[in-house]
Amino acid sequence: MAAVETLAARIERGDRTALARLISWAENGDARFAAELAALWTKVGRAWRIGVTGPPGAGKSTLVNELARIERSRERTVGICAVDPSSPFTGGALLGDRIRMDDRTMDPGVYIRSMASRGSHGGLARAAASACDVLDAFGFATILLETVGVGQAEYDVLDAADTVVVVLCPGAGDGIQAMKAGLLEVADVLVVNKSDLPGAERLMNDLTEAVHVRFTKRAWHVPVVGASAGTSKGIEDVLEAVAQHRAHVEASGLGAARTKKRVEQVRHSVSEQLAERLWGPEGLRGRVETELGRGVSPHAIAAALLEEITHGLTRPAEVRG
Ligand SMILES: Nc1nc2c(ncn2[C@@H]2O[C@H](COP(=O)(O)OP(=O)(O)O)[C@@H](O)[C@H]2O)c(=O)[nH]1
Ligand SMILES: [Mg+2]
Repeated sequence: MAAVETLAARIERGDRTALARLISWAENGDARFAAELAALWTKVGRAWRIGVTGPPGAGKSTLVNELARIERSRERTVGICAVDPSSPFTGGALLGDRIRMDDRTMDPGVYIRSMASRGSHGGLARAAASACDVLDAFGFATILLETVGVGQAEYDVLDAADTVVVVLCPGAGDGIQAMKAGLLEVADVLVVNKSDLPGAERLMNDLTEAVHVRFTKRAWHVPVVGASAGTSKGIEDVLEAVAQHRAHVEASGLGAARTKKRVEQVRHSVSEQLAERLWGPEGLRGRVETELGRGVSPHAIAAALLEEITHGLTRPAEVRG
């Protein structure tokens, strides 16, 4: 009897059911995920990953749909991962997104996946990064990762992106709010969407000035691009700005840029899983309580625990040295 084909093998053959299943494993924190991704790892790294973030209602989903449409017209395949921090997978808010994205779903060159946030913050970033890795391994040329720019959990998601597009639109205090929320800091490209509405030009000027004042020392000059996703205007300009950012990143060392983000990914993943293991049901709480009961100080207990936990880490260095 032939062995059951692994999801990784099926994904290499272009099996979309396997693709969907493996992303679910990533989303659910299934222990089988790691081995499948490891088997696909040499195929990861060919896609360009565009993170699209911004306040709710700015037009991210509309823009993602438009970006996908243009990429398809250029015969580039597109994988879309939409992260929603609040709605369950089948919830109302996401359903709206899915309906609007529907004209893309009949095209085999496009794959759309919505993900709901589950569990801890780190879990969301890890699942999104994993989903991007799987879409990348599957062979999509462009990956669009939509996430609401509302807090640290969503910003961590952006570690999976090569280029971060921040979408803003005219409206009461939007530019200022974006600055407060730190959205400008995460942007590689700033898009003022809804340029068909009044106030767009003003917002573009404000942002251009803000970028000019804040980021004087940066090697990459963050462009401010006007667009109207709702009326399909300026989308090529957004893609052109992304292409320029890509050229800049590649010229200054793509490998190093991605490694830096991968280190962050490992760091978050280790911290999160370590905390779970140490302080979860099987963890050390009881032992700490016992030692406190014996009159040992918290500092001394912490020092002893750290010593024990990191003991294994120092050994390889000693061997090498
Ligand atoms: N006037 C105008 N409305 C737009 C434009 N782009 C999107 N919208 C509308 O803005 C609303 C929010 O869009 P959506 O893409 O769901 O925003 P998201 O929450 O950032 O994903 C929807 O009603 C869109 O139809 C645009 O360029 N101009
Ligand atoms: Mg959306």
